[in-house]
Amino acid sequence: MKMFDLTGKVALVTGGTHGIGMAIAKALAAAGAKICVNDIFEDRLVACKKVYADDGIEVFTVVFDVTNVEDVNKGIGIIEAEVGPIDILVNNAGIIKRVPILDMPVEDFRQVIDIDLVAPFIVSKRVVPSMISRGGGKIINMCSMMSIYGRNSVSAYASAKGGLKLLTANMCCEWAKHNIQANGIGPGYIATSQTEAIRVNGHPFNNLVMTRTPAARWGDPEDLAGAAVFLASAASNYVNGHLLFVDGGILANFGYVAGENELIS
Ligand code: NAP
Ligand code: GCO
Repeated sequence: MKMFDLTGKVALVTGGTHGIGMAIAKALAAAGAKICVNDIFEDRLVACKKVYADDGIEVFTVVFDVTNVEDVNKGIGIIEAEVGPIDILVNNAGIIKRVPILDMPVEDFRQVIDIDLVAPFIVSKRVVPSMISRGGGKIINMCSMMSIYGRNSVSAYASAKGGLKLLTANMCCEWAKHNIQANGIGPGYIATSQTEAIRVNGHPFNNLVMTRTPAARWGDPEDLAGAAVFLASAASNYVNGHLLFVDGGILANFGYVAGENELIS
């Protein structure tokens, strides 16, 4: 199992103060990596240190806005100086705005694109030269089912995540020769603050997820841990430009999941 060992590696998880980012960071730490997390708010970083420490994980935190080039350059510089060059980059930070196109102000559309698509470009562009000089690295872009599907009210998010799927493919094409593997993870519906609004019992969306997902449950952030360790480790050295869905089977299911005892003949 040495191929999954991340001992001696430095990982940066953007937006790793809670949710999916934190679960992935904890998994990478359990595999031996030294963890750096960023957030846009200092207080979130202070608070998350304690949560990680409760699991025996000492994280290095750095505050920067992933959409701001100067901020990113400074933040990555601090990590490189204080911890070391980054071997594993998880572009996890992201937001969603659920607003129909005709009602969505262009500034809101731009903000989602900036954080969910432009930021992975900015952060990767800053981190990759060091990976190249050191003979390789791993990039994991947090994509989505909305990288391949639309649905009403998430035009900005789907446009960003669709773009991120193809940005990941282009990273593969440009950087594979440097032994850099860039892949995406496509979570299904995961119980985090991003989905809080659509997860309440009785909400039509909650019913949809529960009936459409063969696993018949929302995913937990920890469900993504194995995929993250795989894509961060030598186990995936010949996997590149790939989008790995971790979705409880929902994408394999065209429609309704019949109950065990339903007449389905
Ligand atoms: P979350 O709980 O809202 O976490 C998002 C993280 O990104 C937060 O830590 C947030 O910090 C940070 N962030 C937002 N804007 C930032 C910026 N400009 N600079 C730095 N950090 C920023 O969401 P999540 O559910 O864990 O999602 C994590 C990733 O997975 C996102 O890319 C999301 O699109 C993707 N995803 C989620 C699901 C799902 O069902 N939950 C499914 C597929 C994909 P603050 O909280 O301080 O703003
Ligand atoms: C939504 C959900 C989805 C999930 C995820 C699915 O409003 O449809 O928030 O976007 O978060 O991206 O993969």
